[in-house]
Amino acid sequence: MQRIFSGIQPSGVPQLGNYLGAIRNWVNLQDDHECVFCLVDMHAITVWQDPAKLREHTLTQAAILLASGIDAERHILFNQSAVSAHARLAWIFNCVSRLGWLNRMTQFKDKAGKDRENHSAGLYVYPNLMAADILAYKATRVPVGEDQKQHLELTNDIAQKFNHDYGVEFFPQVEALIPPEAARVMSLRDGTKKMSKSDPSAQSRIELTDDADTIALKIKRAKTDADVLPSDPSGLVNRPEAKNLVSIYAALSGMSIQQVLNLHQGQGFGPFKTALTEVVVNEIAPIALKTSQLLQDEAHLVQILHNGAQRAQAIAEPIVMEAEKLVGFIKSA
Ligand code: AQP
Repeated sequence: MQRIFSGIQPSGVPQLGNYLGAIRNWVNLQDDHECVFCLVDMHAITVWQDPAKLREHTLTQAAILLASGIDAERHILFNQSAVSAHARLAWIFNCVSRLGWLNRMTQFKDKAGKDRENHSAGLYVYPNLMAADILAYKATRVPVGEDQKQHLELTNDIAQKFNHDYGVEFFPQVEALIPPEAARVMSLRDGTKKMSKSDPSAQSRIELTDDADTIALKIKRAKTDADVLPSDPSGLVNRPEAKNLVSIYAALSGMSIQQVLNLHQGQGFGPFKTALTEVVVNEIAPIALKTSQLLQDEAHLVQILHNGAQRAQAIAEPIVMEAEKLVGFIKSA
């Protein structure tokens, strides 16, 4: 059975893009993979997080993952900072990875914007930590949204360079598993920007804890154009907002874009948004309800994460210890 590593940052409440690009895929992969699911709190602090909020978001995310169908008994669910192997391997990878590689990372450019000098060094080396997350488990498959594809290519570059530098075939190459529909869900306020849990505007995203009324209002206010829905996908070119809403409908209903258009062609966005709201609410409302129930018992969630961390540690520790020995570090065991 192949091992999967997947991470999500507790930098806010997960949004529909996290769900369609990652979480839903994780749930489906559980049957035929050995899965390690990680709340990457060390990644989250690469941009400022209020400590109380970070704790709250970590627990909310654990609850959301469980509510979405992640099975923490069969698989592993934990928070990254609880397993020190991630930080130790990340340091080695900081020394393997090249500045030229990091300079090409578009996520850093997007997040840092024009104000590069004022961002943390952690944000810059974020992809090295991500490589460590995956390779500390020698995971071979990583389900991600399309936005993370470049980081996985870097992970492979790091693995190859480590193997080459130390003359061993130690780390495997990893494969990105990117879902076909809605691999990239865009902001409801701007169809050219990806939906993000840390976007300052809560109206730009559907959060997985939103109730039916909130979802309806956000979709009603979503930016659109004045045209009707076309009869085939070519009519969505240069219409990013329309394309985004149709893609979300397709991903949630299990239809292709063409099938959605067959059903709704010629419609204005008023009726289409009503139909879309129903599809979103059907999927998200039960998750939101279950999440709020799970959050009633915080101690239980903490215990699940603690158990997960112990199991994660048991896999990662020997692998990272071996990597440290290959580097020449003296290890007592
Ligand atoms: N808009 C999106 N469409 C499809 N997939 C997405 N993912 C994130 N946004 C979208 C996927 O969700 C997984 C977890 O992401 P993350 O939390 O580790 O980091 P992120 O990609 O930076 O997500 P956010 O929501 O944009 O977080 P912030 O605002 O904190 O930066 C990944 O597999 C990602 O591909």
